[in-house]
Amino acid sequence: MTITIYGDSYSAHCDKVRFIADHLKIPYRWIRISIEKKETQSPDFLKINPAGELPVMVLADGRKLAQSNAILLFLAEGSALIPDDALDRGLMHQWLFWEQLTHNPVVGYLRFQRFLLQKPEDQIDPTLAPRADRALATMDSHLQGRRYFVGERLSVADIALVAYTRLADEGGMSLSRWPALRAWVQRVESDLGLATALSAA
Ligand SMILES: N[C@@H](CCC(=O)N[C@@H](CS)C(=O)NCC(=O)O)C(=O)O
Repeated sequence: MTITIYGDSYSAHCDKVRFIADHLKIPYRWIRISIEKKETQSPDFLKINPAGELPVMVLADGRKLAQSNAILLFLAEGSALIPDDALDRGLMHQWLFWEQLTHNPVVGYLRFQRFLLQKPEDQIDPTLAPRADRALATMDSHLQGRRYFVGERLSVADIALVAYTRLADEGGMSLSRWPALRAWVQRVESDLGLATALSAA
């Protein structure tokens, strides 16, 4: 049963879905929908996801799933990317919610403003950079003495968090200030078979 993933490499939320499917060797068909060309708001796409957002996954029988982390959890079901221990599973969810509610709205959004929209600094909310620094520092502090976010092995939490974190440099947030975080990005990229997106320290 081949799944279809609607995505755009413009969005690291879409990258995450590709990363996990490739890692788990799950076959899929990738259909590119351009965010830049506003194809996400076209009547045809809104029939697939009325929220007008990528990524969306469609099963062979037509059932659909949106929200990147929900898709990751669905694809990872039954794999080693979901911890066996109940508390570790809780911690994985803790980091997935944190990624959506705290990390992405600052780390992902600052990159969007600076790198993709090329906005001049005086037109960017001045609270974004300190909040992004705080999110990255939180990750670095958690990773002191740890190799992965949960249970000392790669989980869905690492894949969700690495997607925008590895692109932080593009948003002017050099990870050289956070060595444990930087080392973790490279570890997860290597586990996933990705070339590093980090610039030289
Ligand atoms: N919480 C959602 C966020 C999805 C989202 O915001 N997608 C953006 C790209 S990162 C999008 O498709 N935007 C379409 C638009 O702005 O028209 C997820 O994790 O999947």
